[in-house]
Amino acid sequence: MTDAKPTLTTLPASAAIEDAIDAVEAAGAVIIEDFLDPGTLDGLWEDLGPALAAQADGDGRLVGEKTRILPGLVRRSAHSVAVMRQPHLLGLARHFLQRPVRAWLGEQRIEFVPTIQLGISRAIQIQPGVAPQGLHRDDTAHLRTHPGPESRVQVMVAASEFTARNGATRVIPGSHLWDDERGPREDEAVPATMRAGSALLWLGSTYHGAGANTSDAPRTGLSYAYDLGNLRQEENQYLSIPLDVVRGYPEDIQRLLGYEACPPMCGLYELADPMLLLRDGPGDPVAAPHAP
Ligand SMILES: O=C(O)CCC(=O)C(=O)O
Ligand SMILES: [Fe+2]
Repeated sequence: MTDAKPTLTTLPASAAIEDAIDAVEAAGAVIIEDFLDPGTLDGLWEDLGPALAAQADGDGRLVGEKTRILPGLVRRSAHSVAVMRQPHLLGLARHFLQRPVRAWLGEQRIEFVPTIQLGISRAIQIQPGVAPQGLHRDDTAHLRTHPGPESRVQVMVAASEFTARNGATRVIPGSHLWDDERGPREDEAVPATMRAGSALLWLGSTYHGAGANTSDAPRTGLSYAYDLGNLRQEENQYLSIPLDVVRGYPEDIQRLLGYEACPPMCGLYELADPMLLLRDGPGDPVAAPHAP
């Protein structure tokens, strides 16, 4: 054992998933270079750029003032599929979240493996002059306590270059191992500097926050998160993405959007797998008359 401080590692896109897992086990985060190919990033900009330009600046509630947030990326861009399927992101999410949970049913010991689901999808654009965001854990959304099982694996794709000057997300390496008594300090955070197309991947328990933008151009990131399937989605995908848009996506994406029950019984539709709704059409129980 050494006392060496964990550091934020940068891996090439060709890196094995296991190497990304090792880096995240140690530091709570990892940077993957060239996470998206240039064509996909161009496509995302094409689909999201105009809406982002038209979006009002934030009011400081979610992130810093003058930080522009555009939610609903899966509705707005089918290129979200490439992000959602990116092997390091999915591999990390499955590794950290899909841990078997054991329960008793009478004398039987049963094991359940939770599903994962998309919890947020948003573009975050930090305008010049924005102050640093307070360091925080994103699993606070689910009021998680620490130590405890991980509930979120998140990605921030650099849609523009991320530098220490323009507000690159800052991370405290190793902070995923802290309990809830230890607070984050600014001097412990390191910026996730990366070129456009690369991405920061981190756990819901890792302290992080947007940096200050002291440059003269906006910094734009695209953030998607996978959460445990038994938790409520921070961004309600069922309302955010109309059913006909969901139906246009492949089945693996539909499941990752939450149209899959989490064992043993969260998210049922008519007491069955919600995929039935997508496959067999509405059969809308809400419209069914069961009230006098
Ligand atoms: O924009 C960033 O760099 C980080 C934003 C963030 O952490 C958040 O919105 O929770
Ligand atoms: Fe955050």
